[in-house]
Amino acid sequence: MKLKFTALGQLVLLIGLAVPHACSQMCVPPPQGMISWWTGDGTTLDYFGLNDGLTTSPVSYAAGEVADAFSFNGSQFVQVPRSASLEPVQITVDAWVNAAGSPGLTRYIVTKGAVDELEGSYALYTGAAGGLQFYIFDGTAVRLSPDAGTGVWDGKWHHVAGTFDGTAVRLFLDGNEVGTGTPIVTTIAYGLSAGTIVTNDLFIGDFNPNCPSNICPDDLHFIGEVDEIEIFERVLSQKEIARIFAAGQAGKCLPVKVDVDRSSHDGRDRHSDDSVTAAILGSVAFDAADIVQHTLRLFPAGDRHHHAGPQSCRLKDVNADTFPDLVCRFHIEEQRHRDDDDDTTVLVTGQVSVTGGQRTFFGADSIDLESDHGRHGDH
Ligand SMILES: [Ca+2]
Ligand SMILES: [Ca+2]
Repeated sequence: MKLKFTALGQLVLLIGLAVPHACSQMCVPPPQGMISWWTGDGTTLDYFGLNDGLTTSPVSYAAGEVADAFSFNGSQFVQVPRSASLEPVQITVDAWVNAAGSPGLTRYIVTKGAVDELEGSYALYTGAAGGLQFYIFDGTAVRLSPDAGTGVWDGKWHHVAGTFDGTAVRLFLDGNEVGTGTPIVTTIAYGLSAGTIVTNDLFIGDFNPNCPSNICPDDLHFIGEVDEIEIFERVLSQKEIARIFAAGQAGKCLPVKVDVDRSSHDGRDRHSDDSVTAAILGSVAFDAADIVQHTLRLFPAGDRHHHAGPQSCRLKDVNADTFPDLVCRFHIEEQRHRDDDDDTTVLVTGQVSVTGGQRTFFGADSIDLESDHGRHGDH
């Protein structure tokens, strides 16, 4: 079982309120429209969606831009089974990449599908000159973005994003557009079938790895590191892309699911000693046991001054999905309770240890924080 974040739009809005954009070293909320997010934090799991890489994928990890990254030495790749969710009409593909020297010609960072040695439906690769390009295939021809050039392979991390909106193929490097896009009114061809060795799986770090050398003689492996690969079902704006770049090592905030409940001390002075209990739900991709408890904070949306730390926490599987959840009690001072009857959105944030570092997570839940005065028996 995996968590789905169907209310992400609301969550993003709330995080936007909670996280000042002035500081570039804070995590940024994941942009809306995300389909999949492979963090490379020691796992091939898709943090956001349902497109997990196969556990049999031959892959290594190394220090990345945000915690760990996939590290490809020339024989490794991540394979993600075909899914309709990875076949949007408009698209953004983004990642952090790092290699000391050009990995070679037509080396693939990511490709959706593969026909022999010819083309995928969309791909980020080094292109015919060993630089960095995005393309889409429309069934007739490969439609290439402008080329970022071989200078990008300088042993430092660079952020790349490729987009296609139905009218132009664009490339962004470190938050800025390369050139002005390649105009072409067409549609991406999915369900590739014409060819000898054809796949519609998605690959990170290679192209058509199961194609034998008599049909695919060239080495199309990427050599270097790839981090935080994401697919969106829409075209991100230059501003949104620049925001991901500016966040740098802080990366994007991990969305988590939380369940916040009103509760009070048992029988003790309910009017002045209120508390809430927050369950931060674990999932296959989020281990609640790895939460750094002293970093936890709970606060009503918009209230930047009274972030409560946890009074006590314990691990318990509160929703019986076999994944442990972290259940913590937080005090909420009564004078800050709202006077109206509207539900208040409560944010929970903190750090979680992942392979290669720590990341910030955010979750939100709606709760009635109204004072208990005259409301005995409601709960
Ligand atoms: Ca990472
Ligand atoms: Ca659970």
